[in-house]
Amino acid sequence: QTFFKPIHQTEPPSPTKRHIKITVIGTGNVGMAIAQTILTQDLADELALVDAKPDKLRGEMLDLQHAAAFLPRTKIVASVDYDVTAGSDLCIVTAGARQNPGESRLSLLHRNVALFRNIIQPLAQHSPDSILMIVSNPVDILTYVAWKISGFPSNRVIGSGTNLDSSRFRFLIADHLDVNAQDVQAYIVGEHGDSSVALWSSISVGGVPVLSFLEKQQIAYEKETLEKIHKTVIESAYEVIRLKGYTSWAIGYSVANLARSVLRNQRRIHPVSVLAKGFYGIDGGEVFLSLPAQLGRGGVLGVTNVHLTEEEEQQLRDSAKTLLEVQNQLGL
Ligand code: 6V0
Repeated sequence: QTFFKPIHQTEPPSPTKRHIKITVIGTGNVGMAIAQTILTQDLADELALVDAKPDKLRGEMLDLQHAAAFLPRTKIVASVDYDVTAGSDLCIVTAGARQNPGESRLSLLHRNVALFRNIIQPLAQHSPDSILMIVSNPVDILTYVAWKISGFPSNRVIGSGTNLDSSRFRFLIADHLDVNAQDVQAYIVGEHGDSSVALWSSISVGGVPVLSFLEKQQIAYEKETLEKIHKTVIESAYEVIRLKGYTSWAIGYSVANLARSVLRNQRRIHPVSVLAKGFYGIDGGEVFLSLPAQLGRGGVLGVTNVHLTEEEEQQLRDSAKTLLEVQNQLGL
């Protein structure tokens, strides 16, 4: 006895119909912003949530389920047990320990590495063919840690990296020029955060290269404005955290955008954290940092060969060196 009386014998679902499953680990501010953007954008048939706090987790699951009448249909499941993540296509990790007062960044990192052992191993076991997307900070080093622990090929381990920094950059340039941010092509690459590298030479608006346009018009002072914009990008996260305590909406959209490129095989180019060895003269060791990478169903499909100035390449190599020094202290 079924609820609906069928009007004719329906065909069973075709075996080629793909059921898309996304897992989000960590249902804090960032994990939930990602989860809700994924739901509103209809990116998954099933969404699995995992957190260490069972009450918070169940509360968040129920709250999302109660919106079912207004959303595309997505099955939402949640558990502290990783069984619930089995068969995921994409696993997004936002869980992280917070810095204790007076604690060094390195000590925080050691705690996060321990935490990642408990997260990445069961995730990889339950979804051996999935793509891992790391959001927890310090994102570049934790993406390397996830790659090492999972044993996945490097094309299936991606850090959200400077995708968010780049969208802040595009917003500020668009705001300054009074154009639509979607028409602004501008990349920030390198380490997510303080030492990120703005690629000035490749900025264009509606196909017009901005720097050479300004030079032709001899608007030299604009370069200072652009430098100021990059500084504002770097300070953005600190400012939002100072004002509201955490960042959530922009990182939610940023990660959902990456999820779409991967799961819908969009082959779009995003600045994300990838294994950078061998690119742009980075050859000191295995290090993850953000480069303009093409994303599709197989994960990272390739790295774009954009023109970098000597100074930009040097900045990238310096970031790589700093990251490697920290990685070497982790004993992985
Ligand atoms: P939060 O609100 O403290 O959420 C973290 C969640 O992780 C909490 O719900 C915890 O219960 C949970 N958690 C802790 N340990 C475990 C575990 N072992 N297993 C499962 N869940 C666990 O932090 P918030 O959501 O604000 O930030 C999460 C992470 O994202 C932090 O590391 C941020 O620094 C990082 N961000 C990264 C950004 C990027 O661009 N890469 C941007 C914003 C934040």
